[in-house]
Amino acid sequence: MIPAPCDLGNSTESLKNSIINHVRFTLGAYVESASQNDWWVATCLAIRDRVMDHATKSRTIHRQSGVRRVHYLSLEYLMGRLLENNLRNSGLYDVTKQALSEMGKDLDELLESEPDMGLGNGGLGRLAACFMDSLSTVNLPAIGYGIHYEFGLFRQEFINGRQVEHPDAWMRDGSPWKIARPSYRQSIQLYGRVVQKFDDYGRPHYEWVETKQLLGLPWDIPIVGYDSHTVNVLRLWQAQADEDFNFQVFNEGSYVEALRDKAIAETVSKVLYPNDSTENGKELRLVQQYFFVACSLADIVRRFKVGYTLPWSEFPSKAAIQLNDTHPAVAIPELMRILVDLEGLEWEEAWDICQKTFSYTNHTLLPEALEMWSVSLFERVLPRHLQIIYEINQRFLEQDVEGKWPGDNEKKRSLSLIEERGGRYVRMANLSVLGSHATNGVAALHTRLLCERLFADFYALYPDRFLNLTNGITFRRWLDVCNPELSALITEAIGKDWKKDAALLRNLDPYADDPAFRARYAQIKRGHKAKLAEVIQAECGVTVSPDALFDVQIKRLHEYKRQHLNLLNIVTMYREILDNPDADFHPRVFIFGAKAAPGYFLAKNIIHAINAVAAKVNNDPRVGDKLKVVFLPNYRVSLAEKIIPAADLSEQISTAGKEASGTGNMKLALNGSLTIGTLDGANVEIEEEVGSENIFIFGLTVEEVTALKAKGYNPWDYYWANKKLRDTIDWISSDYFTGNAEEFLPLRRSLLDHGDPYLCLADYQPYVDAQAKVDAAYKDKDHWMKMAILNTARVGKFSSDRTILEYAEKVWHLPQVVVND
Ligand code: TH1
Repeated sequence: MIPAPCDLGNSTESLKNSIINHVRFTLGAYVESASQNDWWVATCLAIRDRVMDHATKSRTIHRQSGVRRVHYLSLEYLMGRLLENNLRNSGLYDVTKQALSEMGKDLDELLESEPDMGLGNGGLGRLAACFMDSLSTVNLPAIGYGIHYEFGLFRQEFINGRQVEHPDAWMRDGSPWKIARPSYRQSIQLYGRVVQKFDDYGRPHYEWVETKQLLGLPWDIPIVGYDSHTVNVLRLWQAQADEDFNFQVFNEGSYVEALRDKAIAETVSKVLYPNDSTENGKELRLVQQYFFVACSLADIVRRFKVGYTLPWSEFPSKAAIQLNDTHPAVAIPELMRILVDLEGLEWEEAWDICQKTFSYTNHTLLPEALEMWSVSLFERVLPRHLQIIYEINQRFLEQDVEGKWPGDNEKKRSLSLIEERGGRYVRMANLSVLGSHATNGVAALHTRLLCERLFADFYALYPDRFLNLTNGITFRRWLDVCNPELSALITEAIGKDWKKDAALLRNLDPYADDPAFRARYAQIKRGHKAKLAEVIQAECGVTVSPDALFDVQIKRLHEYKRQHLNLLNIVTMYREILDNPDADFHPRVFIFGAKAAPGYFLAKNIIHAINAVAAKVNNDPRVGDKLKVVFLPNYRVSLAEKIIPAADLSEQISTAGKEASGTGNMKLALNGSLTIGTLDGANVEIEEEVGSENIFIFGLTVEEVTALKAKGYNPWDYYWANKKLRDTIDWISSDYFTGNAEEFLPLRRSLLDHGDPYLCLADYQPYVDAQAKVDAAYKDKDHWMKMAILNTARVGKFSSDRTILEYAEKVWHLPQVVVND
């Protein structure tokens, strides 16, 4: 007889029992001598036990009710740490802290020992993680699909100011959150060739033969929403060699040879590619994309087939599939292959199903980030998929494009799925738009530019397929978890419902004028600054005062994000302090966090330049406390959680038109950091929300950038016209900072000889002026706090719950399904 499932209980006593049982029975350790890692694993498992029932229940309810589910396909999930988030979201934080403390263990220490799950590069991967949190919180049936990378984004170290990369073995000591699901393993094909065959009526069909096999083992991570019993899963695929892999060789005694092939198969999910917003066209990357897409689609199709026997025409009513950028776009020809080659559907019906199923989010306009695969590579790895893409293309050009613009070959060239100039390439962005019923941008400005520029011709053909869905962030991690003091103050003032309905934060507005509230808000900020000062001391060996203005730029290192514009201003300030020691200038700490792609030479030169300037400034007795510059190494989610609550000023200074949205801008504003920024990405909407009097906007607009470039931009004009700018650049490219005048020549050349592609020089003076306004504003502490509070109060729009509900309503047409306890 199977006994009824027992309730684990949420009392301190039952938590203690669970944790101790895991220490003893799961880890085989003595309570007296268990290591810190043992305690952390045992605590995670005790929480996981309490969550898994809800995961099973959610899955069952979603299946039984037969509702549509969304499948989020993303090559990146930047999850960060999971324990504290899961504790706060499930309401078990206090009781767990108590249970541990009664056993002589400090929860905070355990939380600090958790390695980040860094399976992403930056904003795109973190967005996927925030979306998973929101999907569970607002009770939407969802599954996230991705890759179980053995190594996440590299760990960054600075040696003599230069970036050095190390592998990130995030699960070396085990990862208690993931559960293997061997019964859902999938087998997929790659390489090989296509043969045409004919049925009894002489109709052709295609078989993909002589392929290599690869297995995908799924690992599930439960996603705990805030105050909700919906627990969705994130399913990550690990590549394995086929069981019978090279058995022949094995029998002949070539044991080592056989295992070499196994090792090659396993490289597919070894490591995350460390490029953010740039493509490098490597074969392994295409294999990674197809591997996880094929496993995920097979899993979705499996689920469609069990339980009910519906006609294929019902597939879209059960499954929505969201493509997170073009990285999973090969899902479109893969679903066509399944439907036409394997299931025997007619092309038209299969195509209709595809378009109804898929939707696509574009995250960038940068040409170097637009994925294009060389036709020859694509043909070798995925020969049948290339044929399908050709067929899609031919029908599209002959029917839709010819129908709208008869005889217009220029339009056909621009819309084609194949780029023909300078070699032949498959254009994954065009494929994504064509294979989907909806394409969205990630901020209002970005979507406008998508329709006007990148996809102008597609927009003319199918205007109804385009829409804007402005990004968001989860306020649980980015306020409740990272800033529990502010979270508590807000809750005390306006109640706790803001955690589920962020629009309610507006109720804080009147508190901006309440001196007592302001004082407490200021005190919380001061507390976080003092804590960050300790981190800076430990990591950089630099002493900073929590009374200085903390000026923060944290994001991937990229020319378009213009960390070097920030540097120009810092060096200008440094000169000014030396020239004018008595100037009334509020002390400032410039704080950077950024990883550069390992092959991005100029980005690495910029990191080195910032570190070199930091070393001089921080040790110059003439500067004293007025100016400090610190570059915190190894920027990652858990470090962001320490920096963001401590920031006073948020640097969002990309060249207008280049940053699709940005999401760090939202996290910083939420935590009461004022933005200094250009009218780019979501900054535009942040200004609309917080009011132009509570933000420092400067610089060229998108239209001005376009006009300047059209007229012919010459950075030398700005160099010669502005002595301060000239002195600044010349100083950086002197031997002053490193003893070697050649060191930052690449940076100087990019700004001058190579035409300053991101217009740093054009925006230099407006930026310096805006920084002077910041300095003046900060002197009125009380008013500054008022502005900070108004930022917190007015950014409710940027909750990812709002974003996700918009996707559910406008793109996925999903119902909310409440899971009861
Ligand atoms: C980022 C965008 O640069 C950023 O503006 C946006 O807020 C974020 O996505 C979320 O929408 C992108 N990250 C990547 C990463 C790769 C390729 C393209 C982009 S765009 C690998």
